[in-house]
Amino acid sequence: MATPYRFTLGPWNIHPGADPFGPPVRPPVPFDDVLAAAVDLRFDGIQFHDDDAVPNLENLAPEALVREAREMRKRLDDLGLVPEFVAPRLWEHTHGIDGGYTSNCPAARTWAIERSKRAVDVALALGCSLIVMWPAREGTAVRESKNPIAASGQMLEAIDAILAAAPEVRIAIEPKPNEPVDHAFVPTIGHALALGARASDPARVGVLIETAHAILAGLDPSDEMGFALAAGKLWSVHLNDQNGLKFDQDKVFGAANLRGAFDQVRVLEAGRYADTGAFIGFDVKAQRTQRAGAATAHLATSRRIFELLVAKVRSFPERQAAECIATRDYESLERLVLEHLLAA
Ligand code: GLO
Ligand code: MG
Repeated sequence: MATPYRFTLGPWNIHPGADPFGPPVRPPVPFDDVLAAAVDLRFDGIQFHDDDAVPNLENLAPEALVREAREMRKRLDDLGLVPEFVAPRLWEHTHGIDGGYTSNCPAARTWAIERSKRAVDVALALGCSLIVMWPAREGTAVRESKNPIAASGQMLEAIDAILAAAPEVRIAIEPKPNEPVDHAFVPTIGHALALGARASDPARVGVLIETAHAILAGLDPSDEMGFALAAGKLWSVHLNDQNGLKFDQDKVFGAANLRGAFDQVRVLEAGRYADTGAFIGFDVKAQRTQRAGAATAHLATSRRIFELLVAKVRSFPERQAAECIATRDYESLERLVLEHLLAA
């Protein structure tokens, strides 16, 4: 019996539709409604930014922070949901304007590490030990504005500080090559794993792979996943899709490249991802045109496509594929894949 997949969503996936060119078009969604949507959609858990779980966390005394996180944990428990991870949201704060860990301002760097330690406190009180590090503004718009050698050291310092905050903490780095910065310091899984290998406790540093981020780096998401799985480092995924090199689109999983989505599911199956206990997270954005009340359809569709693709992977004619490979008949393999994807 295959281990069932478990699914999570982020509250930011259920949003009122603002984009860089226009204001919200749907009413704000209260957090209780996000949780209710997760239950309705039969998801297993929630991905948190630190301030999703504990708003105003920077102005709370440590006991109050823990109390609020425990209250959130109780809300999750009551609904049968689990927390997957907590991510320090450094990129929205004014102190993080030039990046957090790699800011040119020493006070901002200190703030970023302190805020990340608070995120650890939130995570532990919430009942999870995974911290996701999306280094959003850790990079440059003007290449000469920062020293990349120093930046690597600063990233490492931040990773080590988070690891030192509690022995059970693990970090999943979520690389992205650009947006909001022009050039990010940790653009790919290779960079993330290399950085993790230099940490004080490399066993506690892994990665989260987002489909769109790999595509934006010009890479194949399934190969990125395979590379991390081979190292035992794929600790979460953000499945979505991306139509070429544009702004980060966060489209429904499979919406731009169904074959690419099939390949991602195939590598997750081959690497027995579900057995590791890690979650299938989606990082998908509702279209701005969507009416309020139907703005969770993108999550339902992403999950449905994932499940249909699991069935496609499991029914793939592996023996025939092996014959094609043995005879180096890759044209026939190509056809086998395409016909299988099109078959009812
Ligand atoms: C943006 C990222 C973002 C992160 C999330 C968790 O491009 O994908 O959505 O995944 O903030 O840290
Ligand atoms: Mg993401």
